[in-house]
Amino acid sequence: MSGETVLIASSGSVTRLTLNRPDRLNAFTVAMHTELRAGLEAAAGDPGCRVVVLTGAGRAFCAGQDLAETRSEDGGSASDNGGRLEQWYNPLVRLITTMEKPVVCSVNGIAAGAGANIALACDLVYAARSASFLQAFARIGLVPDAGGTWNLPRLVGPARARGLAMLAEPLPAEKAEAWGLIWKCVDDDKFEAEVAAVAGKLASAPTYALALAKQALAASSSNTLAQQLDLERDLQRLAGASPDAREGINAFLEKRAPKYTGRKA
Ligand code: T3D
Repeated sequence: MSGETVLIASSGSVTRLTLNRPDRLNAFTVAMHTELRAGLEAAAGDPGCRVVVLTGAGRAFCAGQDLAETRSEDGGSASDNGGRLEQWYNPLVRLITTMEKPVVCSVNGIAAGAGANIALACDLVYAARSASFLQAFARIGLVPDAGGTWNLPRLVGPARARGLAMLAEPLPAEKAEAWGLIWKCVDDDKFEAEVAAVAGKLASAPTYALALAKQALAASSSNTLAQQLDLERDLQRLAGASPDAREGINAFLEKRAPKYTGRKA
């Protein structure tokens, strides 16, 4: 159900969550965190939802933490930024990265601060050509958070991660794609349609297998090859026992298009 700060819309098996504080460039407040978490948890638990799309209303994707709310919460005293991460941002990143369905981030405009890093926590990041990514933290004396210090070096390498974190300059979407920070940069006039098409494609994919692939890829960064081979064996056993694997093989042999359900059993 939509709230004031996050709009929720379902179409077929796609759930679209839109950050909706356009006059503040969709900066995060406690209210927006609360609604986003509820929307993501509902989508995670809804068997009818097979893909989540996260986007922003207006000209920005998200400008990170609402700094006006930070100041009014802290009332001029030293800020407990770590407390806000513990309570809101870290659970949000965990929710997105462990959700057993693909999460597509549709970066419609600037993604700054935690807004950029929440986008990077998603499985597939599409950005409009006019969008950009800004590790804004150094501009205000903070450290990249919301998983940024983990994702950035893995996605673009340590040298570029340091440049992004320390110089806090906007990285245009086209360069973000060229650097491997995101999956795809799309011309603005084709952006909405392309994101809708990929969401539709994922919604009819074997989404249980995609969830297992997501789990395996996430585990790879801390596993040895030996551990990863064991994990692949275990996950392939689960995937292979699913109705979608049977359907995929039957459809291939019968030379027809497969009809996947995303069901585990
Ligand atoms: O403490 C903790 O909670 C720890 C967690 C931290 C996580 C973080 O995300 S820290 C980083 C916070 N974000 C930023 O530092 C980015 C701040 N915003 C900007 O630097 C710029 O707005 C942008 C570069 C993103 C866009 O610039 P521009 O020129 O296109 O737009 P603008 O004019 O700056 O913004 C439009 C309005 O949105 C403006 O309000 P106004 O003048 O029209 O009344 C601006 O103040 C407001 N706005 C933008 N970002 C935020 C914001 N208001 C509150 N918080 C924001 N983050």
